[in-house]
Amino acid sequence: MKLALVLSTVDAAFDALAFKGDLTKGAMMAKDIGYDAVEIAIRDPKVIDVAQLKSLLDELRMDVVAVGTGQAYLAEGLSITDADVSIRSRAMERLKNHIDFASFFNAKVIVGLVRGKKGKRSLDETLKLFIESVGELANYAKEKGVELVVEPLNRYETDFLNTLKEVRHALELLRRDNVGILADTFHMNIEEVNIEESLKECASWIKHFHVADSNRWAPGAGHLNFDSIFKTLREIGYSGFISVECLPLPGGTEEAARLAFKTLQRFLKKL
Ligand code: LER
Ligand code: MN
Repeated sequence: MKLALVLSTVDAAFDALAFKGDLTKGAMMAKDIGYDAVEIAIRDPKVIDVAQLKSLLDELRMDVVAVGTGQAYLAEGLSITDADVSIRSRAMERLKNHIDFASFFNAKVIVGLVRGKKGKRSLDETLKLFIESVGELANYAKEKGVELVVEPLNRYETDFLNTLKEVRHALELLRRDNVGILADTFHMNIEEVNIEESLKECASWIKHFHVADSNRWAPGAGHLNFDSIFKTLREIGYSGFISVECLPLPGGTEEAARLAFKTLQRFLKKL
């Protein structure tokens, strides 16, 4: 398992990010600390100079493991399950741009907040739209060799697909081999009855992993048991990246990113 740091573009609306600002500076800082890769949260891939970013990251020998898409929802209200077909199709277009962007870097694309909210609609109706939209995106991504990961999010951020099991069930109905689960310790700490058991129950579906501590501060600054979580990841044969997605706390961006790295290295070394 290798470590990545989540970075985001300047116009991020979502502040649970270790680094928000200039991507170049963020990637250099991540490299300096010892991270193997970065994950980038992007509202609109069109605002990024892909060639320039690729050459910088190649120079630093840093991979991009995943592309976050939630800012398109937070900043612009784009949702792939919106009842309004014009919003839905704008969201789909945007995500296809994210998939194109990800294909340059061999990165996964995250389907998190961009799934929107159920609101007053029934769960069946909302899930039907979700499966239809993710199915179309999965077909598009397949042609580009890109994988999608659906992230269970806690109840304060969305009102459907909050647990690993709920996402697994939706993916079993979807039946696409390039769509898996992104498990995030912050959300799991709120929603799962038992984090380790849920990871075991969804073992073969887990394709990406986010870490923050219980308070969404850097790992090491809260009370999550990373020892046991990492042992479980090893036990279920997870060999992907661990991306640090935490608030710039304690002490600001760099201090949080350094503490996260130190804490996670300590547990990884014990495996
Ligand atoms: C994004 O990965 C995430 O975890 C969400 O909480 C975004 O709001
Ligand atoms: Mn996350």
